Amino acid sequence: MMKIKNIAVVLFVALFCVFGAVSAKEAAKVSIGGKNARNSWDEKHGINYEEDRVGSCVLPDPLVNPHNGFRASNAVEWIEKVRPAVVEEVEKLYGPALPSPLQMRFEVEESGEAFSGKAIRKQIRIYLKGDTGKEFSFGVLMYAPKAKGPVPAFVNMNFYGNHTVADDPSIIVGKYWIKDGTINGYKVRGNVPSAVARGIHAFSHPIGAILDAGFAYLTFCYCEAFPDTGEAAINSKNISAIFSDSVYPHKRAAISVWSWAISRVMDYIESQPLLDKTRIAVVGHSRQGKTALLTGALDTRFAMAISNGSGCMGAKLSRRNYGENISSITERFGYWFSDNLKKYAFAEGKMPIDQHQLLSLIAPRPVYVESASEDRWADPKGQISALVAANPVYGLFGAKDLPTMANENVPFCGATGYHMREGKHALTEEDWEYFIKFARKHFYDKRSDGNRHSNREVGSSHPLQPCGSFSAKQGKCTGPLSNITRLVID
Ligand code: GTR
Repeated sequence: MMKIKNIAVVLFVALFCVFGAVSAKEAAKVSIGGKNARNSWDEKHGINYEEDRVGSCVLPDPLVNPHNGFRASNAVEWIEKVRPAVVEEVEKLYGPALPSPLQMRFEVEESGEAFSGKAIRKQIRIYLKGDTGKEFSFGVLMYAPKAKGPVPAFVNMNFYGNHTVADDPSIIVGKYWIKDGTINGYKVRGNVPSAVARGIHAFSHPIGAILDAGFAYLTFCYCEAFPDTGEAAINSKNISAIFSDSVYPHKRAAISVWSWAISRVMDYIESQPLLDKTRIAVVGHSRQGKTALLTGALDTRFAMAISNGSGCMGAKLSRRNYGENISSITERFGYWFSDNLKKYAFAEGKMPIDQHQLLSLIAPRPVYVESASEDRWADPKGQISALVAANPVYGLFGAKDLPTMANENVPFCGATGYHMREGKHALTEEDWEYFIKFARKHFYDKRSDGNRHSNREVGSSHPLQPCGSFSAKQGKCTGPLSNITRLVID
């Protein structure tokens, strides 16, 4: 019996790995001066862009507990005996989840009609206090369609300030440090939000189309929660400073702090009758895509997670030696992660989990992964491979419409979803068309009784909604959600 299991595991991994004999370190050597190396950074970190040098990799079985080798044969076993160990390993890489705030209040700073009267706009400031007594706040911009019942929503952070996501003169221009950059030829300089930049990033936030599809949209600038620099991590000049070291004796890693801030937006959503807290999708691009996946994995209140070009330590398999790797990301962006991640530079094969297991933590809730054809740094093949490698966990919950590697270039919209867009690393309106289709499928089309019903209730037979104890045998939710929710977010 044992032997049969082992064979199954080997077959499982063989699907996702190109077998060869070149490790990342060897690839670094062979690439010097060759067509593989773009520059000295790539050379130093052994960045590989050739499929025939991807090398061998063996993926951990996502049904197996990484600590004790127990293999789940149904959804309940996986939830109870595998999931907690994977969560533990995830927290070793990104940093442990921060505690809940001791005090929190929401203040509406502005509200009005928007988008030619078809929506309402609210600007909310979330104030937070922890044990230090220091107060910290960040500003959330919300648009919601005027609708009879509560509506589903997307939560997506932004890079350059709320005022950059729409050409709406009422959006408050915040006062906080932002990262310089260039969007569509517009140069953000001086590290401060400026009114001149109003609407410059609207192409990544097509709010009109989102509202028309029946969704609300909530966004905040990630740098207001944690300025995207190593300095902000060292000096705790970020939202996590509301906690003392005795309450949170860990490094304040940026991705986990951004994720924590997104969870506070969910706290706000839960207080809003016009939003349906059971149909909230967390979305993110690139570093924010990594954050969206972590949030979907750890905060089970989110009913869906969508990753756009999240790449290394997002949806890309770390063991696939292609594009950005652990050596490179920890040298340039070590402050995004736990220091523990560094030890896997050139040793990805030793990681107790790989990124398909991060995706699997979102099961049975739908997860969506986007790649762009020219985004080699994020490794499109490594991203779809991770999604496909998460299939067995979705399968335990009864999902049948799951992607295969044949979906590399054929968009897939099933229990999970994937598309590869032609072009570069970006979040575009075209990507949003796919996300909206996927979210409508799960949040609207599958409902027989309008948009007010929550599939979280005991007795629900919907296999892909959050559920405390899902009976694979009975094909329905047999216990309340509270077990699993508490386990992960407290
Ligand atoms: C890159 C980084 C990627 C990705 C990207 C982004 O420089 O190496 O992991 O996150 O930034 O966030 O734009």
